[in-house]
Amino acid sequence: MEPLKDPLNDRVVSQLPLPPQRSLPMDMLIKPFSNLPCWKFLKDHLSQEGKLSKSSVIFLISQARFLFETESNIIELFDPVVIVGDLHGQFYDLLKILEVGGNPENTKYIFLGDYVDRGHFSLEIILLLYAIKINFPHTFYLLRGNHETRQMTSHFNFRKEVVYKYDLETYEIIMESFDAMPLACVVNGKFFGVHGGISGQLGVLNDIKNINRFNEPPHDGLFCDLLWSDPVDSQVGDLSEKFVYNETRSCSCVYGLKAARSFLKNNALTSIIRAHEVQMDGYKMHMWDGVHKFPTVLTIFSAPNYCGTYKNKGAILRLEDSTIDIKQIDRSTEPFVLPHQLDVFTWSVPFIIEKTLSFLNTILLPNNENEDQLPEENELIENMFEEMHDHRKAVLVSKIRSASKMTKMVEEFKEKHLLTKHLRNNSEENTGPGEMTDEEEHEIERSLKIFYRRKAKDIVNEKRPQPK
Ligand SMILES: [Mn+2]
Repeated sequence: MEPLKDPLNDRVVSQLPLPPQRSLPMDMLIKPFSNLPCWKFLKDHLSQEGKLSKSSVIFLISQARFLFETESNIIELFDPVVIVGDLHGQFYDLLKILEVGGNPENTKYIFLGDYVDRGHFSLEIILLLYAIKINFPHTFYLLRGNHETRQMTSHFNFRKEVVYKYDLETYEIIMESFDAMPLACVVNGKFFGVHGGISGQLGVLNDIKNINRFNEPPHDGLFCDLLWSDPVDSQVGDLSEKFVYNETRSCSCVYGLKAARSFLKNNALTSIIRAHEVQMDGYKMHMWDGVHKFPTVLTIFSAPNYCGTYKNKGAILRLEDSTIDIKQIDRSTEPFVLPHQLDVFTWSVPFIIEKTLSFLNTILLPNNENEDQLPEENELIENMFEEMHDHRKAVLVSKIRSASKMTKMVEEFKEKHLLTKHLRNNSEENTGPGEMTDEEEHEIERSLKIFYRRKAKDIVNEKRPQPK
């Protein structure tokens, strides 16, 4: 599609590509003589910040939902396959993942959920992944994560994003598509893939097949645990009991070696591959059964520099002949977005008010500092006051008071919204690998510190919000 026209060539940042001129209509989205979306064209369109017509959006969502509905609760597949963890609205990193992982035309993919929330481009992720799913329904799979729910998307920012970009109806239709997503997968009959992990209520894989998944996930039980549970954070997977309550999440459980071992044994499986927790390197091998054995649990997290502040790598995992190959990804640059989807005019209003008020103050308030320099002016004002009627004098004084009150109010408003602070957080970028200098080593140490500090600060966001 033609880019927006710029006849005066007066853009402030001229090196940025111009976004497409119009929303993508259905007849441009669908390949001729088929009912399939042209996903490559869509990918380019979305990466240039293009929009879609609402009918195109509804088409993609309903087609994908229809495909999810035909799938079983557990997807069974064979390697080679690329496994992808949390993406959290980082669309420009998804583009990199598809580049590094391989063309979906001839590469099998399975995504472990958490496509949305936190980042600014969750809707773009959903639309592109759905378009690819529609083209390759039997080699491209999407599992449900704990964020693919009404509760989480309302608590975080995906609902706001969809309402801002489209409307509430579109949001509702997306939620219905989330309800239809499958819950788990088994690769080669050996590797169990899921977003969170196992459960005290999971004996055999058939227990998962018996779940009625077409719902908002409940607050406890097997369905909840598959999306929410975590492995214990320990070198050897020791835990007082098989499963303990998950304090960090305010729901579900933590599992250790005992629980994982008996689940794997009962189902003749080798390993649990899951996502759900940010990792400094983008992945973590939980070697509970010893360093020479296959990891009991493997965490894969694919959103690099998570939330723009964690400084972590993203990673994807390739399973081939039952061996693991991990590829790491650095953060890609993405278009700048103001906090809370503010447009630039709304964002700048407080600054304009502030400036206007400071002019007003300068005009209205007698300035003490300038008293010596401009005696004739002050004298003039004093004379004016004297000459004024009492009533008019009172009016002027009250105007001066209101102006200074408003100045104070605007200052408080700005403090409260911390708009400038938010902006500073958005400009972090990772650099590529190379030879390590002392400086770089210090940088890594610093990054690690930042990662753990950031993780500790963000821990409240890992909790499940309590039902109202
Ligand atoms: Mn998660």
